[in-house]
Amino acid sequence: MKTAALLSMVTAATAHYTFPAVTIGGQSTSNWEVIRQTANHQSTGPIEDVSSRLMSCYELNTAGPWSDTGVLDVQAGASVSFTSSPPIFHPGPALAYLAKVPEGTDVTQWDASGAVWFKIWQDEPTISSDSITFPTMDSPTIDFSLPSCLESGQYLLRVEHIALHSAGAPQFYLSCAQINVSGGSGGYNPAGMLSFPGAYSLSDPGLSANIYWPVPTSYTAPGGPVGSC
Ligand SMILES: [Cu+2]
Repeated sequence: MKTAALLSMVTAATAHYTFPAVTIGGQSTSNWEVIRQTANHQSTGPIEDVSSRLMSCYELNTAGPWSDTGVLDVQAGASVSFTSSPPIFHPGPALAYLAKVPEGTDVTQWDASGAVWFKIWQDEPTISSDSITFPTMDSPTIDFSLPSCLESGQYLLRVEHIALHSAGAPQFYLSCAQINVSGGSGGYNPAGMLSFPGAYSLSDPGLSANIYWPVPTSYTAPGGPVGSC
């Protein structure tokens, strides 16, 4: 175990990843077709400053508009699979957030500033007496479903993986898909409305955790709980 941890730290510098493509309800996109191209599309490196403007969608183009990126028509409740390129290399939680585009605005023109984000999904690690294991380790995808009770309309869908291999120095890997949801029953109840940046602090237990030693007995990802239908 200690050997594996050391090895992952030694090779960490070059082993990063992006989320450039997504499959929703069986529709697969090509890279950066409906996902805003990220600033790390070549370097694949992480965001390391939780107060960075990039924490929203990590766009290469921070000013917008994002009209060169398409909008994917999807059904509420559809299964979602983001591609990790290359596969996720670091241990840590995976999370998904939505932000609903205001009436009268188009998603390709919207920067999602302010308290507009809500968490729709996160995974859970497996914890034993001598290790904590996150389900997306070495995974080529991040998989979850859209809530079935979303209101119809355009959203930004933000997928995130937080790498915790370097204690006290979390790394953020993320991207945002532009989607247009229909077929939902409505009535989704967010657990809280969040801003990116702003939702996370380095002192959050889920970000300051040392996952190697002593092995945590519990783990709570940052950003609060997931909402519900
Ligand atoms: Cu890395």
